[in-house]
Amino acid sequence: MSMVNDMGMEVLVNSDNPEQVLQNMQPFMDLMMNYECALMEIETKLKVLNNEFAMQHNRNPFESIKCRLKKPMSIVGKMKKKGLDITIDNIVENLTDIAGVRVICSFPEDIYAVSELLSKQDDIKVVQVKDYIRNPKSNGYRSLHLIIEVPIFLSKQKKYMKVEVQFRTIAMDFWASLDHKLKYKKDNLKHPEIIAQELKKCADTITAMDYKMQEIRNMLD
Ligand code: 0O2
Repeated sequence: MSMVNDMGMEVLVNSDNPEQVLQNMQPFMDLMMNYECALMEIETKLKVLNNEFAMQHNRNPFESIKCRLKKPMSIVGKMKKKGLDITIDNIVENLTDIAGVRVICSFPEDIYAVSELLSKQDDIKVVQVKDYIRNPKSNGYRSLHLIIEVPIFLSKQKKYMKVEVQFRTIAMDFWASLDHKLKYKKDNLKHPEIIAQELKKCADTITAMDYKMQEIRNMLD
């Protein structure tokens, strides 16, 4: 294993076990700590919006907020898939979902209301928006994905960190968790295409239900 690159940054080259090396590498651990701080910032921002929304509208827009840091094994896997050297710089530049937040909302309209409130905050930079609700994936996947940069304030510096925020309804989340299982079990199934077709039908049913529930909620309001 060699750990020096020409920019003076630590880099992993030709390691037999890059995952283990990454875990023990101080700069990598610092980086993960920074992403963890970014997650805390976003979680707090979302909780503040949730509380304010609850005061104004007498209900919570979120069902739950889940935060996760990508595991070293998944980081290595994704970097390899992209054909990139596993360096700190490459990781920061090319992976946008090391810090991930999943916001589960009751209704589709809440997704757009809350994501807009978050995006408009003046310390947030929106890097990318993927709207898989208005433009669902062909398998039926629906979610609103934002890649945002949020500042974290360390003792000696302020750093902007990328966080992927996925907004979806309870129904979309239920669907995605089953679809996720299909992704990993596909190779061991006799007829994965039939399951995929059935899942697609469920996605359409769920969407119709989400918007019907939204309509009823609006009538109640
Ligand atoms: P995991 O295990 O959930 O973390 P990129 O991340 O930009 O390199 P991509 O595919 O262009 O790759 O990004 P995209 O479309 O924004 O998807 C990122 C994440 O959204 C995925 O992360 C999933 O969490 C979720 N996602 C996207 N498409 C689907 C889908 O069809 N079904 C399900 N269940 N989830 C989906 P990972 O890293 O792929 O997986």
